[in-house]
Amino acid sequence: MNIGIVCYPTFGGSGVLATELGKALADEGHNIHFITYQQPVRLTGFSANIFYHEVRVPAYPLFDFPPYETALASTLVDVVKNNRLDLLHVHYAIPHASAAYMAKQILAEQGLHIPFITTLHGTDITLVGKDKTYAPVVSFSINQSDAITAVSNNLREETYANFKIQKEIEVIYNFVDIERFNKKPIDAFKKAIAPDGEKVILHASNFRKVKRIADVIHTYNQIKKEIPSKLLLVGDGPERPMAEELCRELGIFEETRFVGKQQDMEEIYAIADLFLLPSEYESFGLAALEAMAAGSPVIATQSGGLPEIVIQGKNGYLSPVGDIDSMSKNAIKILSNESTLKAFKQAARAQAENFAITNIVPQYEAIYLKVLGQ
Ligand code: GMT
Repeated sequence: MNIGIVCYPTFGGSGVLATELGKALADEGHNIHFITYQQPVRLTGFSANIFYHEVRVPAYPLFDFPPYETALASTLVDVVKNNRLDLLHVHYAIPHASAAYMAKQILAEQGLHIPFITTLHGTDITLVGKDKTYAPVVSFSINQSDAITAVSNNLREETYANFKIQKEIEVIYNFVDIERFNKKPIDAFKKAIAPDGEKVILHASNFRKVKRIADVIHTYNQIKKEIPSKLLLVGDGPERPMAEELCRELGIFEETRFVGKQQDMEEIYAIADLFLLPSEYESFGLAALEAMAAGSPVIATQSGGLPEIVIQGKNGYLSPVGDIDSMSKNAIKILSNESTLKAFKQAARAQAENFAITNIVPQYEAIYLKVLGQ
């Protein structure tokens, strides 16, 4: 199939998932056309059947806000026509679903039928999408999609609860390349972070409010009183200055390492003993799944889709949002006994295997065939 993928090209989970999906589909022999405003961060290396089309948004003095959605819809029309695409798969509803709808209508006038599939990822529904500034367009364009998928049962329910959706939303979970994340730790890297064999506690995110970075730091502050450990923070975003300041205030800046955005996440996950994800909401928690694939138990919140991957007392623990005491007690419970830690690590890895790329990608291919009437 000739497939167009629209996504955010940045470090966010939806862009990562869309890029990994495109790469996996290309490995299956499909031609994949990424259409976005920048080369997706996980799209590295050359592949004969992967193409990248940049959406250009010309500047004009009249525009305080350059019309990206219009530029995207026009680029979609061009790419679909010139590359004979069979379908479009858009990730994150805003503004990708409405741009795809617009492109579909323009192409219909020219006698071309292009179905589009919308994958809902999380904040496009729970945070941004339901804001009334966007809601009517989000609701309309989801309903106009030829197929709709959500990354967890929780997100599917949230979508039905917040919008009048007349169509079936299919759940297709996030996935992980379990081979890629099954790396041996690099000794020199582990030593650089934890020179005296301390445990490594990891958090990776886009440092937005929804991630509750202050809870990561307070939880670690309690863990370190019982367990010799270091905190490794990966990613960047609006909450980072606050997080650094909080570490200084608590006197733990020396024990924490902020390493910013990173490409080779598998090397980082490999040195971690525990992953912290105390989010306010997480539709799925792709970072937690990647950490599990590398054998890290997860301490997270009972929010969104996290209970669909973290099994209480087996591969991690779930606590109420903001309950730092509970999260730190659970972390200490896992880390203070080597055989407990080993059992949690094995269970984490086993759970990740249920979400292996090879199990999930065929579910998307089945949807593509369905919208194409095959
Ligand atoms: O985590 C973010 O805020 C980024 C966001 C995105 O859309 O890029 O991630 C969402 O999509 C991921 C991939 O499906 C999910 O694993 C994340 O849980 C979800 N984030 C939230 O729901 C907050």
